[in-house]
Amino acid sequence: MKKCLICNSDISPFISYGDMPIANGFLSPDKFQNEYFFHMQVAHCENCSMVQLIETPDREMMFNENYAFFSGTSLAMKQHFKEFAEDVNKRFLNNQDPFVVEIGSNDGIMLQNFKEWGIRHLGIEPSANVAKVAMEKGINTIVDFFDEALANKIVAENGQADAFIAANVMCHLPYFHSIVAGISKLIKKTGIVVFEDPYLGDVIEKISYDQIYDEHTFLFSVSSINFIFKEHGMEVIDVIHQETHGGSMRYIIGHKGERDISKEAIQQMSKENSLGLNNPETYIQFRQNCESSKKLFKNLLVDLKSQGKTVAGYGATSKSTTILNYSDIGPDLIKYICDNTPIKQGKYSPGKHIPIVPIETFRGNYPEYVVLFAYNHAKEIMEKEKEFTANGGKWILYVPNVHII
Ligand code: DWN
Ligand code: SAH
Repeated sequence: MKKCLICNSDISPFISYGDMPIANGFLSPDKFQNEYFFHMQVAHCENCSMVQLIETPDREMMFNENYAFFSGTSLAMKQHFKEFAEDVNKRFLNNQDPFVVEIGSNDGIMLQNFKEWGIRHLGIEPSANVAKVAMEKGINTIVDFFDEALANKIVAENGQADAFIAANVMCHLPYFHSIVAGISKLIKKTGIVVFEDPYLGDVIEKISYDQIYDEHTFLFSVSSINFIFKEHGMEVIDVIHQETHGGSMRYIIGHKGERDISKEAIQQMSKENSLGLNNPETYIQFRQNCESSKKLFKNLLVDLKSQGKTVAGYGATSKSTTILNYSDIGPDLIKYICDNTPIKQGKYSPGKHIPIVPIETFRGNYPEYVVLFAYNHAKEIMEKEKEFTANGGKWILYVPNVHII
């Protein structure tokens, strides 16, 4: 029997997505033969309500000097993180010489704001290639994995932090107790924790199962986050829903009893109960929804192929690795995927080996249809690609359901 990573209760999977490669493991043909796969199954813990992967690859296999995701590839996300940073600065950094620590700081998309404002900051980023971009911008960065041991070291060298911030990384960390124990020591008694990740409620409602892949060990809810932080003497004091990454939740957390708990935080937890997020039947229904969504998507592509239409993909996202491998879709159905990230271009998609090409390839010879794998950037991308639409090109989307626009 598998054990919950949070509360050690027995858990069993409600779905298997089959064998999955490393979601960001874009590869060249000489690596096809020895490509790594793991069995991707997901469970919901009935005791603490955490939704989690049963098995995850070693962290060094996912996060290393060849990491393929650079946060700065989206202008809209740059603006989003500027607003995030401004909010933290305005509300929580009012003392003299404040100190802010961010984990998963990537290419410095968030911390560059604190740097510009002259605020003492430190980024923790184990993927050396993306960290290098941040360091070249003058952002203080340690190339390492954050955990309790590193938290102790940071405190010994820099003192405690006023704010611990993170975006789209907390849900990546199976050693979560070490993370939360580290945070509780790292931040001052009056310190604050602010982080955001894709929200379980959105994934269930929109059937956006492509948010599940190797890096995403957890799908958080307010209830499950409150459960684990309470075990380490902290509590959720506020939550703010975000539109990013197809629906995310920002959690604001402090040491127990230090700050008032907002009515939004309490209301969201009872809303989760009424939405059935703590009910096993919800996950049985979710599995059925995933299976029908997969069938609809694949049938559409097979149908377009039989009509002789060309279909490409837009945005070689981590999410696309899940949908392509789960639905068994390869280059016979999707000719190529275009993407603006240089490290992905010229390589092939994990598992299904669809060629990844620069955006110019798409613009030079439009296909009739394009699957928007980066649907979370729809506004930014469709604005850039107005000409494709004006030329009669069609976009295929699959969240919240399979449709063509
Ligand atoms: O949680 C994570 C998030 C923050 O980023 C990581 N585990 C990995 C990654 O997930 P993803 O790959 O699903 O993220 P995105 O932001 O949906 O990826 C968008 C992709 O599309 C990137 O490869 C860049 C590309 N892109 C593009 O080609 N043209 C993006 C934009 C906005 C564009 O205009
Ligand atoms: N915060 C950025 C990047 C998210 S991608 C954004 O929202 O766009 C997740 C990042 O977390 C990767 O850059 C990865 O290398 C990093 N990461 C993974 N494990 C980590 C750990 N233990 N400590 C700090 N960063 C970690």
